[in-house]
Amino acid sequence: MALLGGGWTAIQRRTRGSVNFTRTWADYKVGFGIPEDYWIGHAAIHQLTKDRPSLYLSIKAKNGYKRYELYNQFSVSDENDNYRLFLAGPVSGTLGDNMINTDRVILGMGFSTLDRDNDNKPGDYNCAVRMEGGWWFNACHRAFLNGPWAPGNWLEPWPPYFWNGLDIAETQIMIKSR
Ligand SMILES: [Ca+2]
Repeated sequence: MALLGGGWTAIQRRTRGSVNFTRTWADYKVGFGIPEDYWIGHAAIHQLTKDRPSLYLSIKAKNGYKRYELYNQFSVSDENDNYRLFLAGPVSGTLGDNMINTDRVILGMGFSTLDRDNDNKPGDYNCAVRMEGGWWFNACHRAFLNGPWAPGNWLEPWPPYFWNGLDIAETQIMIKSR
């Protein structure tokens, strides 16, 4: 990766939309996909983030314009703690901070999947079921990169720039030790 000095590891990548991201806890734990479309898995992410690396998320539109957001520190706790999300600034980028400084903060949230509801929506409402993908949901989100690829109904990947998945060509989530 020639980006920002290189040395980045992609923990999520979507470039073809050929892989289903609407999956179970077990799948998100061990990872799934192909080199063009994958989730590396929380078991790996937990190990890779023990030193709180930097986090880079990007969305490339179909017109070729790529937006990104960069968080200085990122980690994911272990399975017993539901792969809880830790983030810290400084934060910079062109997508906007939709994960910490927002009304649906996902900093500190556990991960939710079709079969695990760790969000802040009460009762039986599982954001992962409603949004059709695993993520650190609050009630529910302002940033969500694991939704169903078009023509699926990917709800609000990253407002105000991406209200649905129709305009998305690629996504990436990468980490690099600080
Ligand atoms: Ca819930």
